[in-house]
Amino acid sequence: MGLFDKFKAGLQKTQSKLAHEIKRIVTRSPRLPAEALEELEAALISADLGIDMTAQILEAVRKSYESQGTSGLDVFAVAEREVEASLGSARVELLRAPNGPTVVSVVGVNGTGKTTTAAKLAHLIQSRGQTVLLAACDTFRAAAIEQLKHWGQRLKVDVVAGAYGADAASVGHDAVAAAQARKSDYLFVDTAGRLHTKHNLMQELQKLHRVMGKQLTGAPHEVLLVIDATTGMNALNQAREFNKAVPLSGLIVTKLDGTSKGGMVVAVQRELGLPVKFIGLGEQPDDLQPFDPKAFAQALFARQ
Ligand SMILES: Nc1nc2c(ncn2[C@@H]2O[C@H](COP(=O)(O)OP(=O)(O)O)[C@@H](O)[C@H]2O)c(=O)[nH]1
Ligand SMILES: [Mg+2]
Repeated sequence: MGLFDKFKAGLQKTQSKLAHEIKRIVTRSPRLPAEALEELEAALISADLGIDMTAQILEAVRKSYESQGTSGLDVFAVAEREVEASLGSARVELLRAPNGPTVVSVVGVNGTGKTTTAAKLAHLIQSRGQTVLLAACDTFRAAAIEQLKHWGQRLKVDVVAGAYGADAASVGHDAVAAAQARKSDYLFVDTAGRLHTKHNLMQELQKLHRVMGKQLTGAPHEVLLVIDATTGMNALNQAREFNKAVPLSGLIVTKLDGTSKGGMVVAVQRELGLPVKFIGLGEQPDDLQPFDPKAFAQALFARQ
């Protein structure tokens, strides 16, 4: 399956709803009177594209109608072009440390998909022919350690874990040391879910990062916040608060397959000025995809 088809399949709920609405509005009112534009606005907002992006698309549609009339107006093409321009066309790749292992910390609130995403990232790196290690730094829940070990067995990736209740920072330290000793290309660190409002848990995350940085200068090289697309704009607050405590290098938006509000990817990237590096389009290892702005915009506004 090509990239566009993968994105389109994963975004199916958002795409089919948008396509249905846009076709209905344009077919009924091809001259796009004010009421039709309001309906278009409502459709874009309900896909969680955000107020600014929606306003920008409407303005471009209006201009296009003024210059070309109904015959030349293609709402799908205009919307796709505006979204792509907003996202910026360049892919933002996972960093690679100049030497030694690249350490990537995976953070976020409970249930967003951190553990699954850490495993999927390991799978992606392996499929590129590079070596990888996982660290089970969610020591709060015994089940979390088991879950990551289970993924490790399935993907044949080694997992550095401590005992349930152990200090996450000491597991992190050992995992970085192991990655150095083995000369692994990447280490993905699964962390405990924490509410962005809980100060002490945020301090614990800072400690984990500090300890890893002492073992290996520059670590963690990436801090990726995992946000769940089905929680909509609430993810914006999470991102702002996490970013204050541990500077984030990028976002991963998961569960896009489970929502008709996939436009939130555009809204969060616009509002936060942080790149979306990967998107989760399902539960299988292959369902984590490097974010591609062009393919995303095309898939979001595919006609059918
Ligand atoms: N449909 C779908 N489910 C996902 C995706 N990413 C994660 N999940 C599911 O979300 C649930 C919580 O994931 P988990 O990794 O345990 O979240 P954590 O608490 O943040 O570590 C699991 O059932 C995952 O299979 C995704 O992109 N799509
Ligand atoms: Mg977890």
